[in-house]
Amino acid sequence: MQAFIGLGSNLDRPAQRLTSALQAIARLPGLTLQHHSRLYASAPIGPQDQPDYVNAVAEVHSSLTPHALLHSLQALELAAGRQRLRHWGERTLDLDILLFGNQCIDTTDLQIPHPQMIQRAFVLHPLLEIAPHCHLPDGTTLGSFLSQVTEQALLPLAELDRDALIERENPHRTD
Ligand code: PH2
Ligand code: MG
Ligand code: MG
Repeated sequence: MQAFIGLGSNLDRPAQRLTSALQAIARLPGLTLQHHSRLYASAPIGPQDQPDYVNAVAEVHSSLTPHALLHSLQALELAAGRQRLRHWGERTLDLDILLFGNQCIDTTDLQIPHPQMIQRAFVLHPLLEIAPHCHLPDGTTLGSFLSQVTEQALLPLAELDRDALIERENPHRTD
């Protein structure tokens, strides 16, 4: 089944963290990483006294069920030393299932489509970058929500900037 995963971090070397998370997703049993967007710097939604985020979206093929995928992603969040300090607040690594085929799921621990995805520029832009015709299970195209998020600051990290950021975050790397 085709699924989309939203990645976010605003603590502890976020750009590097997302790059590592993409590699970890690619290695998860039962998942194949098909595409991923560029990394985007985004202003925080929620409390404003927190650092900017780095966000991205990955498209995977999953032979896992949605709940098994959720548990695998939660294991990666924990392995990254996930900190979640407050609701809509800063976090080390956040991995959200955005869409899972055309399924609609509404359980206490998992809601798909992700309930806030259509309100967030940091989800819509990277998602549409890799899947321009993506739509909700009811057929509504995601591009139709873009006009409602134009106020939200979002900036793709250019390759050069990204390298500079990773370098700044990790000045002693040797590769
Ligand atoms: N995640 C949050 C709260 N606010 N803002 C941006 N820009 N990006 C995020 O990923 C984000 C957020 C909590 O999950
Ligand atoms: Mg989230
Ligand atoms: Mg989450």
